[in-house]
Amino acid sequence: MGISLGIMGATGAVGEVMRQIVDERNLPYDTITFLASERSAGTTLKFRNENHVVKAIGPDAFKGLDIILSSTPSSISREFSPIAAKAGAVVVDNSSAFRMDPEVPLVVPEVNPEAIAKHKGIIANPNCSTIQMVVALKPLHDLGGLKRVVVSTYQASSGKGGKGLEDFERQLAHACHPDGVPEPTAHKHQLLDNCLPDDWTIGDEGYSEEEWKMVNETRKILGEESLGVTVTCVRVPVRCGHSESINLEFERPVSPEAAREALAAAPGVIVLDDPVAGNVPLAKASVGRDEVFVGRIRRDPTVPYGLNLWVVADNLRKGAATNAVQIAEHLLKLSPASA
Ligand code: 2RA
Repeated sequence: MGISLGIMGATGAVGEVMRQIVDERNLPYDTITFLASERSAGTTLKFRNENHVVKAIGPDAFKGLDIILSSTPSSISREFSPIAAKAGAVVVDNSSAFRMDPEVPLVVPEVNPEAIAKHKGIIANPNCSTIQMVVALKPLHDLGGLKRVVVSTYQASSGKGGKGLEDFERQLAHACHPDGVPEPTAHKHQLLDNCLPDDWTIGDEGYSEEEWKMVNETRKILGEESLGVTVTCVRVPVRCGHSESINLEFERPVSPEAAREALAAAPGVIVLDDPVAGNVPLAKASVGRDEVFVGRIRRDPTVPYGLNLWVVADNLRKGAATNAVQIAEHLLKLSPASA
């Protein structure tokens, strides 16, 4: 007997990629249900050559569902994920609603798969910029014991969902055809020709919500509550693919050669590290891929044991949808009672 699978937020940017990944990876299910807001409910979605009518998210929408892949605003998840869990489903939640809840595992399967079995009905999918970073950090942490992480991100417009990408493409269109395309109004700054260090709500101590997510989520996933993590998140004029410049300080020596070897052997990582030949991780080349690409690996001579890295991944796939589907795959490997 296969599972009854649900995709909540099925018509959003990440929901659409979740559908694509479920199909590509052939996640086994008996029935599939697409759930979305009232606004999208009643529309028809074509999936595997069949038409499916989208159901409205609501208290009675989860009956009989075993696993729900969810990508909704945090407020929707906060209201409905506990109801879905109570109805017997395991919710893999891509929103930030429950990521820091001590009762909810926050999981990147290549890093802390053991956390999945501890779920109590909800498993949190980390923030896209966190996922790609911890996939690269895990083998290096095992090798040299991480002491400090300093990261600057270069995040694509699609990280803001369909609207973020749409706004950027409209700016591009206006720049190419100023007479043909009206100038779009940017809510704060225009992304085109800019790098935006303030594209998220600024919170405590002048750090953005996105930066605090990376600090707190990294510590929880690695199980290192005292790990030094400091972050600067920047939105860049890229459609898809987040890039990150990461500086690491270790407790023990880690040479670039040893780092390359550990990364090359790590699950979900591809090392591209020949900058002279132009063989480096690039956002455009990461689009459509599920791996995390690592390059520019070099010693940081300013500290006893330091490294610099450049880490790139598709923020909609490994940064969201693929990570969620991988968690579902692990759930299915666990005894049925845990799924
Ligand atoms: C962003 N990581 O890129 C956040 C949310 N997806 O805006």
